[in-house]
Amino acid sequence: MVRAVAVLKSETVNGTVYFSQEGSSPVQVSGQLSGLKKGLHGFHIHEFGDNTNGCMSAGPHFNPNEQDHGGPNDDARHVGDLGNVEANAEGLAKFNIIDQHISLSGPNSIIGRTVVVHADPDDLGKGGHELSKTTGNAGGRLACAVIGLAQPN
Ligand SMILES: [Cu+2]
Ligand SMILES: [Zn+2]
Repeated sequence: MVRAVAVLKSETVNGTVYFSQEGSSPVQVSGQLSGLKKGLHGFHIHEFGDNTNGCMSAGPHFNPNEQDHGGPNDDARHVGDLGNVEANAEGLAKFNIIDQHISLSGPNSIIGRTVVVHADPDDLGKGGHELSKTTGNAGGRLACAVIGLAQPN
């Protein structure tokens, strides 16, 4: 079992995202984020684990296979496209995602990359906006953190 973790902390949004993977099985992504506006918020793995210029230096969505942006259940998507998390009226988003594309080892490994939560919903590539096929038009980067290895157990 490989485990990884990211701790997000910004002026408004705080939370922790846990990743775990047994062998080459799908990755479980779980955790919670607080301080969000009620509703859907784009949730992605971005290419670089570089937060020197805040979340902007994390670069674009992790996309090793040069695909268009899509939704988590699309075959054609960026590896980093985890879709949305949904915040309740108290601004809390709890999530438990099983994802077939990201990995904690090999070419699709997200270790050392950045997880980002956005201000707006990700349209999953289907919004018809000029940004739909690159970012899902998910708006600003509210909070982010580099994904690091955690103790296996
Ligand atoms: Cu993003
Ligand atoms: Zn994407």
